[in-house]
Amino acid sequence: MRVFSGVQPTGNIHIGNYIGALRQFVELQEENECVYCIVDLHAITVPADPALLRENTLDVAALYLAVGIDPKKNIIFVQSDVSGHAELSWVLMCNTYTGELSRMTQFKEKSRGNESAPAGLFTYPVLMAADILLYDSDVVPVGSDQKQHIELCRDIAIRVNNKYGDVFVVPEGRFLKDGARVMALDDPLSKMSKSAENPLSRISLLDDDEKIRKSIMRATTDSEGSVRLDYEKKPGVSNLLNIYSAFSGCAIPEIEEKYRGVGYGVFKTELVAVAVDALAPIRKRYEEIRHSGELAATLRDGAERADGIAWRTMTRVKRHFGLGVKG
Ligand code: ATP
Ligand code: LTN
Repeated sequence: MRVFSGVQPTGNIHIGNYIGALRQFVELQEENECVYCIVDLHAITVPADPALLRENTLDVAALYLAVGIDPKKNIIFVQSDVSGHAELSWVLMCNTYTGELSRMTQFKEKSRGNESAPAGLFTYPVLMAADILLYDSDVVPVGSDQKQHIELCRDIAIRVNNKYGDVFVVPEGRFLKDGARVMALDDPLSKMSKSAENPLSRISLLDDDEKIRKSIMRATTDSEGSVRLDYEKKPGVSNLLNIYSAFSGCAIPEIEEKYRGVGYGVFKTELVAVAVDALAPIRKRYEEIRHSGELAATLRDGAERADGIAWRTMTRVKRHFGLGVKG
């Protein structure tokens, strides 16, 4: 199976990205051929400082390696280093309805009806579909917030196949269920986000131990005082339970049992230890790789291998669509 996924280089990669996406990337590499991309073209759908964008791109690449993705077994590369993404995106845009794009909740949230929202924010899901279809991907591991985009990608692929013959592999999303959606620590009703103003709302993968401690100890809970899962009535505690479970590997009922009758203080303090233990090795490996020649060489090699696959797909697409005469 070919697996494809991407993360935007918008800074502050947090434990939601890790639990919802990166951790699946690592698991999937055991039995599949994986292509993991840093989607910098997606990052310019909102204003981005050029120097910072490049730094963030290298940060995400280093984090891919630091969480355990093996660049020899997989392809790791930067989206804009392979021109096929933008090229295929145009072809797909001509096979996507404006009505479909208007229904995308992410666009509605990010544009909030603003007339001067960039057109790229509107067509963002089409670029995402191009990323996936360019590599004949079978499986796309993502957080559950991306369901609607994956559905659109499948609809476009099926539509093109019906019209032009067998052009694309129709991909499947792979969504993590329990705890796939990590919520903000200060507001458990919204998802943990890179862009939220309050840094204590998230734990970034590169946060030091003190910041991790502060974010968890100040996390919103409730006044009941019992550690148990109840998304409706106890969204804050449920979110912390999910984080605890993801980092420790313990099942939720086991954790509930362990903290029966003790207050949130003890539970939170031990969650800090669990999170620090899980994140410290990632941070250490990141520091070793981030400014190394190994990182630059990995991305160069990844782009070359990705471009080889992309070129073959674009040749097939052009043949089916009657585009180009050069051959
Ligand atoms: P944000 O809204 O935080 O700025 P994003 O959704 O734009 O983030 P990406 O970098 O594109 O972030 O996301 C990378 C991956 O992480 C995606 O698969 C996405 O579904 C997943 N993800 C993002 N936030 C969360 C979260 N809070 N919980 C679980 N998964 C998440
Ligand atoms: N839109 C995704 C990031 C993304 C992606 C992709 C994920 C861009 N292209 C292709 C999977 C496959 C997000 O998480 N916000």
